[in-house]
Amino acid sequence: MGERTTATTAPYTVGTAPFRPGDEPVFAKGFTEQPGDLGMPDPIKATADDTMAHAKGLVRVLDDAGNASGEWDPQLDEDSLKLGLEYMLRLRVFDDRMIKMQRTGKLSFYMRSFGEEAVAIAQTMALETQDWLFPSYRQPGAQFVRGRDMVSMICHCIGNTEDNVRGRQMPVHYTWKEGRFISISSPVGTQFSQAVGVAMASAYKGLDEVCITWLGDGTSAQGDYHYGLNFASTFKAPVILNVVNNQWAISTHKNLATGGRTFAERGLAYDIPSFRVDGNDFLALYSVTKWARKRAAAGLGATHIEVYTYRAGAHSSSDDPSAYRPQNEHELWPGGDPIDRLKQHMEKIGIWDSNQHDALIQKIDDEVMTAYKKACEFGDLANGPYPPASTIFTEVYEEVPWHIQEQREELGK
Ligand SMILES: Cc1ncc(C[n+]2csc(CCOP(=O)(O)OP(=O)(O)O)c2C)c(N)n1
Ligand SMILES: [Mg+2]
Repeated sequence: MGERTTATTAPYTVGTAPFRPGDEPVFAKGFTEQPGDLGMPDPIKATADDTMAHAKGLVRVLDDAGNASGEWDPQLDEDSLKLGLEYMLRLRVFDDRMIKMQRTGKLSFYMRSFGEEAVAIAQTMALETQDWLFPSYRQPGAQFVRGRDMVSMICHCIGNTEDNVRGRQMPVHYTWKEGRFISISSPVGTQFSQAVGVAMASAYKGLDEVCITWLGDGTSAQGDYHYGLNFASTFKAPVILNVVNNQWAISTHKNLATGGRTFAERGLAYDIPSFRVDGNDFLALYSVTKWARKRAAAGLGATHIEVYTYRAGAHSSSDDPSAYRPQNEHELWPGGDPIDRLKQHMEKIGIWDSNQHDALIQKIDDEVMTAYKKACEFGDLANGPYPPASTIFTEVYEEVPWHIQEQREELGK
């Protein structure tokens, strides 16, 4: 999987998608990399050089049959495994209901995390509650881990009177101060610079507060990604920098976002320990993130992680992937499904079964529907009530600039 994706001799070619609509996707049956292939370097003593094999290879804990092994096995107890599975199911069921709401005109826009549920959930579970989250739109699941109320999330997506950002953001561009979940920016990638800056401040103040941030394979072409890496490296910022390589940036394949090396390997040039991790393997993600946090908290700076996964759903409710990739590509992708893989493992060690699984899905679905109804009591998309027009002007500037004040007066709000 660490293969180069472009030719290195003339005639030069640029990367492209391996399969297009009408093609039958042919992937290997599973990953060639196996759990146990890569050891765990000491998080305190390791240098970037000690992670070269990890940046090229793939850190895994779960094999294709659901067995956990190797030095990276975090040995999570039964309650943590069940909690992790429940958070992932909550996100999937929530997403499924919300996309149906969008399709029936009850939300204006939506983005699912389908196939990537393990990412923010395992990684946030591996952190401490005082740590700061700088997500992209594909990590809403972190809020479930931090305990955000679902009604509040739906009120935001509707943009009603209880929306905590008063309709100033697009749906799914959550912000949640209490959970240290920083506002999602529509211009992709800006969160990298923000996370590194806050991490530098936290180190300067001597606080035990680590920052984590995520951006996508496509977004790693933005300058913010490289500024972030450079500052994190230079100032030894306590930050965990993730590139979620889900193979696609809307319709652009990841082969067109890098010259050929893995995304993880780029971190080595900045002298930052770098790992490529199986992003559908809950245990591997948890473990690598714990490693990175330990290192950051010890004052040793950043870790760079490529989360290797697959965007199983559409980019957003405005996208139709059948226009640019085979419809069944996600089913054949060798990394499998993160929820199925953790479930399979839990069944294998005798702490879970299909009946419990189905009952939990039903329970969560009832919870989502109850939350949706409750949220609509504060206004629905068709009829409101909505936040007052005056909120265009409030809660953004501490001191309102004169030209904004003038506009407000003109509007009479
Ligand atoms: C600066 C900027 N350029 C372009 C866009 C439009 N846009 C939004 S998401 C996206 C693709 C991002 O893909 P990737 O980084 O791989 O993240 P993924 O959606 O796969 O999680 C683009 C081009 C934007 N929001 N901001
Ligand atoms: Mg992507």
